Order: sequence, then C-alpha cells, then structure tokens
Amino acid sequence: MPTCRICGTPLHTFLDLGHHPLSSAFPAPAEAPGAACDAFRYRLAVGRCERCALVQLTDDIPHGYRPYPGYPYHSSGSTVMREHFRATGRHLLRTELSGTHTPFAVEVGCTDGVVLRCLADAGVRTLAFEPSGYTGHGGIRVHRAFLTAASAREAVAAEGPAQIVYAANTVCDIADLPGLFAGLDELLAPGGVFVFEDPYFGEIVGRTAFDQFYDEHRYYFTATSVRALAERFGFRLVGIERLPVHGGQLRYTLARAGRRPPSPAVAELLAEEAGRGLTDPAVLAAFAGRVDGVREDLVALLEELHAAGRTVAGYAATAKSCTVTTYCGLGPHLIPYICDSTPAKQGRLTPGARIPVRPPDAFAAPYPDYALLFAWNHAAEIMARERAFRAAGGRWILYVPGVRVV
Ligand code: DWN
Repeated sequence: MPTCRICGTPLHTFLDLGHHPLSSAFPAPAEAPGAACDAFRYRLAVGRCERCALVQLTDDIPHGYRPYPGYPYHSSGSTVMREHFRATGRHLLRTELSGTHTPFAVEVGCTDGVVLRCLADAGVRTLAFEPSGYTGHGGIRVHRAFLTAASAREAVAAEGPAQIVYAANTVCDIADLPGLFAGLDELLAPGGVFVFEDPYFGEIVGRTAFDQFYDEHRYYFTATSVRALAERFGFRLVGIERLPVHGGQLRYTLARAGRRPPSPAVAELLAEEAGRGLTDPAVLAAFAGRVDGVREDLVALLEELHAAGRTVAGYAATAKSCTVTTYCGLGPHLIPYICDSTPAKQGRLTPGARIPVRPPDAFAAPYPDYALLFAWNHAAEIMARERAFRAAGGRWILYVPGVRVV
C-alpha cells in the first residue's frame, strides 16, 4: 500500500489515470518507440494522506529518469507569466525585502530567473539553487544543486543568511521535502520567510483540471496540508494569496514558529477547505467521476469531428497535454500535429502519443477547422494573439472545466 512521503501514513488512492510516459520526454521522430526517451512508463495515480491530508502521486519515479537534460520549460514562454513574475519581484521588494539593509534573496528552481532578475536590478543580492542544468538565467548567479542542509550551509558561509527564499512551481516537484526544510532552516535568517506558489488542489477539484497531474508534480497542496507540513518542520503558515495564473494557484508564506502571527486569510481559507470537504472521500470520488466524463466527452467530440472530415490541431504541447493524450488515448489519427512555441520541442514528437510538434507559424498554414487548446491556462493570451484563427472561421476546443467548443 502506498504511504505518505512525509508522515508514512497510508494513502487513500482516489484517481488512477493508468500508465504514462514522462511529460517532458519528447522523442525525435527517428527514435524507435521501444528505445526512445518516452518508452518509460509510470502509474499516474493520486492519493490523499489519511493523516496530514497531503495529496500526492502514489508511485515514485525511479531515480535516473529525471531530471532531463535540456529541460524544455522556461517561465518566460508566456507574456502573462513574464509579467506575473515581474509583479512578484516588485511585491517581494515592497513587502518582505523593504527596510532590510543589504538583503539577500534566494530562489529554488528559477528556470529563466525573471523574479531574481527583478530583485537584482533593485540591488538585492541574489542566488538561485537550480539543479536542472538549464542555462538561460539572464545573468543571475546559479548554484547547480538542490537546496539541502549542506548546500544551504555553503551559501550561508559565503553570503550570510537569507531574508527570503522563494519558489514557483517547484516545491510540488521536490521529492525530498524534509531535505528542503532542513535547507530552509539553515539558510533563512531568524525572521526570514519562505514564499512559494504552486497549483492549488482546490482549483484542480473545482475545475476538474486533472491534467495538472503528471510526473513533475508529486504534491498538490491545500492550505490545510501546507499548514501541517510547515508545523512538522518547525515553521508556520502565516500568509496565503490566491493567484490567477496556471489555472489557479496559492502563494504560501511560511515563517519560523513564533516569529509572525498568521494573516486572517489563512484562517479563512482553512475554514473554506473544511466547509468544502475538499479531501473527503465522497468529494474525491465525485471528482474522479467528472474526470471520466471529460474523457468520454472529449473522445466523442474528436471522433465525431474526424468522421465529419473536419481538421483538428493541438495548440501548445504542454506537460498537461501528456496527461490528456495518454489518459484519453489520443494520437495523430485524431490530432495530426500540435503547434508549440518552445524550440526544443519543435520537430519532435509528444511523449507517448507521438504527435508531431510544429512551430507556431504552422498553425496558420493553413488553419485547422478546430484547435484543441492544451494551454487552457493561457487561453486569454493565446486567443487574443490568434484572433485571426477565429476570424477565419476556426473554433477552439476546451476541456477545462468541461468539454466545449468556443
Ligand atoms: O509546473 C510546471 C509549469 C508551471 O509549467 C512545469 N512542471 C511544466 C510546465 O507545465 P506546462 O507545460 O503545462 O505549462 P504551460 O505554461 O501551460 O505551457 C507551456 C507550453 O505551452 C510550452 O511548451 C510553450 C507552449 N505555449 C505555446 O506554444 N504558446 C505556451 C503559450 C503561452 C503560447 O502562447
């Protein structure tokens, strides 16, 4: 029986989406299916800890399959995300870093470093812990290591303690959360804070956004589970903000126990989660039923369009699209290609489904009749940019929170 990675209590598995390839394993067309980077499969099932309520993948991915060389994701691929991270930098300067003499800020998993760049431009000393080997950090200093007690001690010896450690879309990926908290304990100044943002499980359930489940996200946090996690490691959840990006995220602020009272927003969200019964078995069973319904509706729509001779392309070969194509059994017969703006994905095939990835300008050459929007979290930005598609008679297919054509 799978057990909680944090407290060892049995997990209640509420969703099993079958066996999936790694969401960032885009093979070259010449790679033979059996030997290609997308040949590896893991079971994509999600469970909730009976004790600390932490929602997590039930199965571990064996060491050696990740991280990937040349990780193909970078935060600045979207105008909205770039502006979100710049605004985050300004927000941290105004709040946690204001009034601090020679402040020192650390980011864990910075990809292209938009937040740290913003802080560095304002005179803050910055350092990123980024083990992936990704190199496009825009000139900020990077320590190519995970944040652990040992790597934190090295940083403190060289730089002194940090006023803030920040992470976006990273904590949910980290296998060794006890190691991360040991690193935070070493690295943070006594009054320092850990601020992190990740997809909110409450939004995943509310929107039936099952495609947020994939190998890179081991944990799906709630205020309730983050409070328990923080307290286990000597910290306290003192702040919560709702963020509209990536389909609905939460930004959590943790301080050392006894250093800062929680803001009213913490108690409010804890009460809301209790009222919703967010991780009650009946609520989770209903969610799993809705996920099945989305699959049925999406497959039926795509088969109907195919039978009617209508053309359909995918838009954005997201990590989320791997979950959708694998779980729904979609391949090139229903989606002959996906257009994506990431050069490292173009000319390759999507993991498992093996749908060719084309550059964005292939979208208009010619336009398909329908476009299945896998980056639904960027819908406003993409639909505005691609308004000529609608003007030419094209229609978008969305599947979150339910399947519909717009
Ligand atoms: O946590 C994670 C986050 C936040 O992003 C990672 N583990 C992986 C990644 O997930 P994703 O791939 O589902 O993220 P996005 O931001 O929904 O999609 C990015 C992909 O979409 C890239 O391949 C680029 C593509 N894209 C595009 O082709 N045109 C994105 C936009 C905004 C566009 O206009």
